[in-house]
Amino acid sequence: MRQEILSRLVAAGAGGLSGQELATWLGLSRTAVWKHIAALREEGYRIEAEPGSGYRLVNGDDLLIPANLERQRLPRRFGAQYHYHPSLDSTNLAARRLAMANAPEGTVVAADQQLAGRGRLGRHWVSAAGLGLWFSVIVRPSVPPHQLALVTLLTAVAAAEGIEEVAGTIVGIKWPNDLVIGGRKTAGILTEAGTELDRVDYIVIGIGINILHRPEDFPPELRATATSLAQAGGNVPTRPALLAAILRWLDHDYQGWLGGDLTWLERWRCRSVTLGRTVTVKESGSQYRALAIDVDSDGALIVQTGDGGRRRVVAGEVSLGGYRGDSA
Ligand code: BTX
Repeated sequence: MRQEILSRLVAAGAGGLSGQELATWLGLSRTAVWKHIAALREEGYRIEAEPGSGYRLVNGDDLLIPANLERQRLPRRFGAQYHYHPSLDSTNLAARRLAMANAPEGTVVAADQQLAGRGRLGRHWVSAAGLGLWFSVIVRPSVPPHQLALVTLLTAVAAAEGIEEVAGTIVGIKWPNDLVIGGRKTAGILTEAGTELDRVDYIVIGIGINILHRPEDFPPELRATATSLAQAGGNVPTRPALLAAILRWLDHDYQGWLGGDLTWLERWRCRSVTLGRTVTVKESGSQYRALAIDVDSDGALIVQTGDGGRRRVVAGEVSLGGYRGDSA
């Protein structure tokens, strides 16, 4: 019922709706409407009430409710099944639960805020209410597990292109999973897979994008390394418009990849802020400096060490520059 009230308020726009109109449409008493409005405010929605004119939802177009996504241009498969939650532990965890219950490829889970947003290697992803786009997509490619890293790279290209399409901001990619603007992290990608022996059962692709954050909206320890689309100075898109743009690019590149097309990998190379740079690689307890020279067709980073030898980095931590920590 609350989703229905939200949809009606979004459709009404700046004009708003009276309590009586809502009550009649929804077959409720005005007191029941008032209670639902109070509960929605508790959940964080800004609903203004003016005597005589009724209820008006502030920034309604930015809400990730299904009615707003349906108004966007969506690809055929990605987003056809859409689950929205005002608050979740993590959209990746919710999508994994759905994937294990046989949710189809292209299912999307989005949340206004995540209470336990996940990064790689058990790290935390800060996902405050209303400030960013936090969502996950389920895919089920029939590929061997060693190609999983490619999905992260493919997603990074699609997300960068979706952001550029609607925000007009140039986005770089730091291997394997960070999107950066001006050297600062704007978005992160976490791909998690359910595998069986030598085949992939499902992959959950999680994408988190900082959109509206001012510097003070980040915890102090992230202020020097994180940024948002608003801080970067481009257009600030609504979240449904950004989500739809990324789903279109993802669908396009993913279908291409399944058909054997790897041209998107060239677009990854063009956007890379890692290739051609000296990097510090941390893997299996050791740390060394090397020159990042390419990615291979499994998504591994190819680096050249000081003695001229080449190594494939599959799951290591790579930071730009010398031994100054994971700063870029
Ligand atoms: P990562 O391990 O590469 O990055 C995590 C690190 O990034 C943290 O340790 C912290 O230093 C920094 N960080 C945390 N939050 C932010 C932020 N909002 N902006 C910039 N830097 C930050 C990156 O992991 C993968 C993130 C994926 C997030 C999505 S959101 C939807 C989906 N659900 C979920 O739980 N995770 C994914």
